[in-house]
Amino acid sequence: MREDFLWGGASAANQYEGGYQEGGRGLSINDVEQGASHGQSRIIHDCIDEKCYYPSHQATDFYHHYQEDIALLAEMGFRCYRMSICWSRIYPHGDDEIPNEEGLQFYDRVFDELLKYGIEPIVTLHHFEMPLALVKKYGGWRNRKMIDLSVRYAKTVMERYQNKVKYWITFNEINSLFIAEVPWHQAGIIYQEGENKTDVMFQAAHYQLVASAKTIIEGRKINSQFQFGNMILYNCCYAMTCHPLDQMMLHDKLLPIYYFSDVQIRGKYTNTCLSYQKRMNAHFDIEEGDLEILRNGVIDFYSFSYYSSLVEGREIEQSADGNLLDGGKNPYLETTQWGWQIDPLGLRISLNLIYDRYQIPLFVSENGLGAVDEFKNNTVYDNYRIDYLRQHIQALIAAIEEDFIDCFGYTMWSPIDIISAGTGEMKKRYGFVYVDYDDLGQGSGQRYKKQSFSWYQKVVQTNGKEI
Ligand code: BGP
Repeated sequence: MREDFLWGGASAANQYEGGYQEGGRGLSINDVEQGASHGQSRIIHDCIDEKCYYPSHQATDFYHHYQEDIALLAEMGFRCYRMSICWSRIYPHGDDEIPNEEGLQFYDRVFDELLKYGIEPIVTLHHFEMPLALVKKYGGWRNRKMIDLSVRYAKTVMERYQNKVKYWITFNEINSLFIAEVPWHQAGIIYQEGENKTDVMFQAAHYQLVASAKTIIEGRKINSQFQFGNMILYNCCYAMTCHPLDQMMLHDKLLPIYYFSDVQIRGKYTNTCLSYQKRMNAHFDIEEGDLEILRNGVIDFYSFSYYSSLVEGREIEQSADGNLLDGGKNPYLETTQWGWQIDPLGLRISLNLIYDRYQIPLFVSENGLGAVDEFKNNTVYDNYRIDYLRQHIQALIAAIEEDFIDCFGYTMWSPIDIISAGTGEMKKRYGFVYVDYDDLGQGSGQRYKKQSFSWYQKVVQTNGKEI
């Protein structure tokens, strides 16, 4: 393993930060979304109903605990930390004349705290979040206006933090726009009755791709040392059988995954993209100048989330859950308590497939186990989490050392417990650190190290040798 390998963890503001009314922050789309249980969908409200509980309001209160939490990351030896900026902390309504200084100062303090310990911040500009006002006023990413507004926000933070942040990720899991039944997190969109969902989806995807490229073009003018990455939800996929039709279905399943990264790396809608547009019978507008922006705003590294794998084929008997995507059940794999299939080798396979296709540096920006933890003796005996992460990290190391994949970092999801994106639950925990809150936000908010804390500390200290 390279000595400068970036070991760390990842989180997102809307699931972690809380402090939803503090420091001049505006409402974000997550603030009107209720939690749900496994198998149910989260309910999105039009505005805040005082009688309801909204997980993002408090989340796990990074806003007030950032110093303590970052000290814990430093104790584990983190070399990097992936986090997101909440857009409505910077521009409370998205289209305000001037940015909110208090919001900017908050992230100044966070970055300073990270840098104090030598932890490299990796910043996601859009992680399932946007000002709610932009949905009300413009209809979210249905509207072309979002390109300029989002680039303005990106420029503001890139200028402000140009000496503190080098790595930027434009959109989290950008391809999940094609997967989510309701792309609320991804684009602030709820499909209307009778509208052509496919066209809306492809149009929003085009706007986000242009916004991503434009952000990169502007960012490079601010600091030529910036490194830009995309972020793809990657579910490794297997064909059910060697029947050519199953193989073709597998090929088709991968089209929407490659759709975004092809544009972000090749700088154009490739044959893969055109083929997917055709299969979906998609129509959307491309304005003059858009293609040139796409050509000039390509990324430096490919980042992706990896949690599970799926099976595709004509006769899938049982379906399995996954990170947004569902597919067939794989009889050879165990599942998590939330039904996500556990497949460490799939990570090695994915790293190979992605690297073979693109040949640019890779970064594993999310990987982890969501589980119900039993809090006992002020800790959690989470051997299951250690097992999951150990096997995945071993697969990653094998890909780097034996398959010669150029991967420069790994950020597990998510070092301190946070609320789940899918359900808003607290009990689906991923962390090395237990946070004393329940599904309704009750509890002291106190932090406790789980057994996995010292395990990961050793992994980082020994650069993956002791695992
Ligand atoms: C990814 C998201 C994260 C995260 C993770 C786990 O899709 O980028 O925000 O939450 O999945 O999903 P969940 O929280 O639903 O368990």
